[in-house]
Amino acid sequence: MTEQAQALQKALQALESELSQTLDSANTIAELESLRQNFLGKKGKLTAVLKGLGSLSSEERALVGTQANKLKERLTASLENREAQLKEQQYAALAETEWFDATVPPPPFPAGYHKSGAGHLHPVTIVQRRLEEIFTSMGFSIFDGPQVETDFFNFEALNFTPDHPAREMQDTFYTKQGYLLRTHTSPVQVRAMQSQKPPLRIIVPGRVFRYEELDASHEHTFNQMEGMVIDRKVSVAHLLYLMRTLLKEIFCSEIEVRLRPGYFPFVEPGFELDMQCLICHGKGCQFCKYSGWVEVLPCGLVHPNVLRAGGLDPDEWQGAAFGLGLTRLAMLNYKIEDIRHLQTPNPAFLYQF
Ligand code: FA5
Repeated sequence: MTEQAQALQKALQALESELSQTLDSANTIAELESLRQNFLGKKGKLTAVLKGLGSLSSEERALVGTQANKLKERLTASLENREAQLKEQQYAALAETEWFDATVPPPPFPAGYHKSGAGHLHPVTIVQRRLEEIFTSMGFSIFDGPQVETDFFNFEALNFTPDHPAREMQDTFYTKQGYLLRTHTSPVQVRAMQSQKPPLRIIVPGRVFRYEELDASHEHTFNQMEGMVIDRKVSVAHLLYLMRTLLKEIFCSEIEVRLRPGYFPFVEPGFELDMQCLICHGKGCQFCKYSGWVEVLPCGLVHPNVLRAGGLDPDEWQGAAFGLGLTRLAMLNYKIEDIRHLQTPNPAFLYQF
């Protein structure tokens, strides 16, 4: 063996003993990592030694190269062992300092907390769950859709052409990649038609977003619940029956409602169903903008273009849909006069429900 090859072998042995001497002095994962870089990194000691391989004959290169690879495996294993040791020590230390006794009873809740002494559902969720019960008892299924939507599902498939003026009524927040935060739960109408075979009976509770001027009844983030029925024969009478049932079940009494024409590109005909303001009983307050009525249930028969976008033949299928303002309904139910209370983390407000 040439002197050069012998020198390389010695250098490899020296590396191994150097690492075994310094390994125990690495007391943290960071120190260990720097040791790994120092020995095995691209600019480390092993790479420096291996540069000498080039000047050896091919037989010697194969021999010393194999030895170097084996050494690398041993060094890696030693570093891994030390890492496992350090982690074990870390966990043992945590177990000493961060333990708690799960059997100790909790301290009493401060005054003003919820009467149950525990967390509870948000008022909008309580109303949502109640509506889900009512609709599932009538054979509806609960559907979900993404809050970050495409222009296609939020607008185009719902018959809003790119320059449709009705887009102005629902301005929203856009991402740099061209997605938007959905402005209503109606996009799920088309998603449901595309993914399920008719007939369909669905509700879609969910969060929606608008670029909105805020006041007592307008938030930028609020909840809606879409309802949709697709069948061979669907009429406005079905729609009215559904909406009356919904309001009667929620409020446990007949509610004063009025129906007036309303325009939405995705229904024909379209209606606005208003209910008498339960906060002022029709007398007028800041919530109903002193009109005595609150817009909660826009609705209509599904437009043929929307059926087509969902892959259905409008000569065969008909649909009815509504878009309930869930947040506003919860407000009427609990007589909450300002929508902005609902998103506050203020316990004094939230623990009332
Ligand atoms: C819609 O969003 C339609 N997608 C509803 C629809 C569905 C019509 C199916 C026909 C068929 P509109 O923009 O009116 O419609 O909103 C529906 C309800 O959401 C309103 O009646 C209101 O109760 C509630 N709402 C609208 N904007 C806000 C807001 N900024 N804050 C709180 N609630 C709101």
